[in-house]
Parts: sequence; C-alpha cells; structure tokens
Amino acid sequence: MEKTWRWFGRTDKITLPMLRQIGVEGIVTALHDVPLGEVWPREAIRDLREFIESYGLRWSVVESLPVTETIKYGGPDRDQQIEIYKQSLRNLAAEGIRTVCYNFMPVLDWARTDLLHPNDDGSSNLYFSYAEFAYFDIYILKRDGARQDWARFRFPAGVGQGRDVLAEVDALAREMTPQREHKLVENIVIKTQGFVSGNFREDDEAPIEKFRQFLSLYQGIDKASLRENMKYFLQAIMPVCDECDINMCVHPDDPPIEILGLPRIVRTADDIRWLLDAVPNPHNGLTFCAGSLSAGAYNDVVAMAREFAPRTHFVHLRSCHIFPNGDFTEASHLGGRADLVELCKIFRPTLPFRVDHGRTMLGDETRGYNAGYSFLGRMYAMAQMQGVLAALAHESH
Ligand code: DNO
Repeated sequence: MEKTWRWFGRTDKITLPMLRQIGVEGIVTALHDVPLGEVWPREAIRDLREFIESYGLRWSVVESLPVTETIKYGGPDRDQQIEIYKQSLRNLAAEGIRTVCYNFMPVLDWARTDLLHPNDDGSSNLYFSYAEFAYFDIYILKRDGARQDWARFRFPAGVGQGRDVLAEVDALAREMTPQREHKLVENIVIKTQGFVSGNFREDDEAPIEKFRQFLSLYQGIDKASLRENMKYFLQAIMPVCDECDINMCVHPDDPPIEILGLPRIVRTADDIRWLLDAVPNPHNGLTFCAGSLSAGAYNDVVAMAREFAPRTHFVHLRSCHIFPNGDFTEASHLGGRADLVELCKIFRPTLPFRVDHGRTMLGDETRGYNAGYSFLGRMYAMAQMQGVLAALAHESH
C-alpha cells in the first residue's frame, strides 16, 4: 500500500524532510487556511502541491474537504454550499488530486475525553470515558434531555454490562474541580477539533455557547433525515466525481456511537451498506478507518474490510482496545480489536494508507503536535506497519 502521512501544512512542526527520512511516500493534507464553506482556489491547491512535490513527495489524499453543517442538516443554503463543494472538487482534480476524505458527523468531528492517558510503559494514549463524556453533556453543555438520554443509554452486548453511567457522572460531579472541567472542554471541543478545519477553532472564546448553537440546528433531524441529506449531497456531487474521476471516501463516525442526542449514520456495517447502496456509484466510497470502527464492540472489523474493500479508497490503520466497562483507548498498531495484519492482506496493494493516533512517547510532549498526531508515536506505528507490509510481501513471493 502507499505509505502516506497526515501533514498539516507549512506550519506543521513535523516537516516534509523529516517525513522523507521515515519512508513516507504520499501526503494527506488540506487547505487548512481556507475558511469553512469557501471554494478552495486552484492556485492555492497548486502552490501546496508544488511545495510537497519539491520534497520528492506527492499530495495523495485530501483530508478533509469539510462538508458544512447546512448540507448535513439540510439548511436553506445547502445547494449553494454544494456548488462550492463541487467547485473545490473540480479545482482539486485539475491539479491531479483525486482522493477526497470527508465525514458526515453532525457538529462534532471525532471525540476523546483524555488526550494523555498514561500507559504502564510511560507512554500515553488517547482515551474515551463514557462517564466523562456524559458529564460534559449533562453538567457542562447542560443539553436538554441529556440526563434522560444517558439514563436510557445501553452498552452493546459484551461490554459495560451493569454499568450505571449516571451514577458515575454524579460521583464525578461531587469531585469535579474548575481545572478539570476546563480540561474536559479543551479536550472535547478545542484540542481535538481546532485543527481539523471543522466548526471549532483554537481561539474560540465561548466554545460552549457556539456548541449549543450548532446543536440547535439539528432539532427535528433524525437518522432518516440525516441519511436523506447525505444521499442528496452524494447524488449532487457524483456527476462532478464522474467527470473528474474523483473518489469520495467518507470517514466513519468516531466514536461509532450516537452522542449528544444527534444521529450518527456511518457507524456499523449496516450503515455502510446503506450509504454505498443508496448511491451505487464506485466514486462513492469509504475511508476504512479501522480505529473508528474497532471502537464499536458490534463491529467485526476484519469482516467489514472483506465486505467493503472494493469500495474503499483510503485506509486509516489504527486499532482500539475496549475495556470491560465499555471505555476505549487506542491500542498498539499490532494489537487491539482491529487486527491490522489481517487488514493489510485484504486491501488492494495500491491503496493509500496512513497510520493514525500514535502514542505520545519519548519526548513527543515537547515537540508541538496536534492531538493524536505525535511524531515519534506515529513514526513508531509507521515502522510497525512497514514491517507488516514487508513481511506480507515476502510471504507472497
Ligand atoms: C481524527 C480524524 C478525523 C478525520 C475526519 C475526516 O483524528 O481521523 O478528524 O480526519 O473526520 O473528515
């Protein structure tokens, strides 16, 4: 598979010459400076492409060309936003970039509650605690209906049985400090979101207020209507994808659970079947994020890879470990639920993959990195995956 790396542009402290040294072939990036909802100008795409190429690398994948909320909830200006999206796709194709990752998660992109969860060996990982997330929802966001939603919440078979999340939330409330609350807001809304070109920015002054406004846009939007809106969007952009030979690849919901009273529609094998069948064009495909999918106890990641490989255009290699209480963390790239060795046997050898959510280790803390995108942790994971791929290639000779 093509070895790619998510790089955040010229200001990224992890530079292209560093990536050359560790075997990276292709770059996964976006025009992070273009405000959400505006056309990506062809000149700016060309400029970044040439910069990448000047280091002997290629711009392989766009992650992400963001889909604005109005397209997701079906607002009055969605057609206008879809036209803008189409123009950005045309501009990307004109510069030879034809694999585009996006997501269809309402309001919040990926979510974690702890970004530096300590491991026994001294490194740290990202972590998702249901109790802390529910605390954020009930006590910080104070969302209408949050308490009832969490009272009804059921873990999938095999994990979290008998767990009383609400009791844990109330216990947390008794020991909570303003510093800890601040940290939780920072983790859920700022540090995980600020760099993904989504709704929130590092310098947002009232992120919780902004969060509530976004949530209010989704009143009355259920799973069926979100699906309709996704189908509408995909049908509208497919003619451009056909004309320009662009592969769209939706990123699964991370974590693959319904949160904040919002529908999430790319969580399970059934969801993916639905979205691939709803718009059966091969340009409507998937980012197979093994990490996101493996955080759902109901997902058999290897079986899903076998089923969806023909429509997969981009792969995220990482793996999650789910604890008996249902919480999850990122596992080693050679461990966890996702069985990355098996996945590497399934996907076409020409597909681009990137490692994802490396550990924080050996001084990564001091280097400056975006949450989940450490240098040494990802480099370690990349080396593990390169070893796996080399061993598989050797076996097949
Ligand atoms: C998080 C990422 C996501 C992903 C988007 C794709 O680490 O995997 O932010 O890039 O959801 O649109």
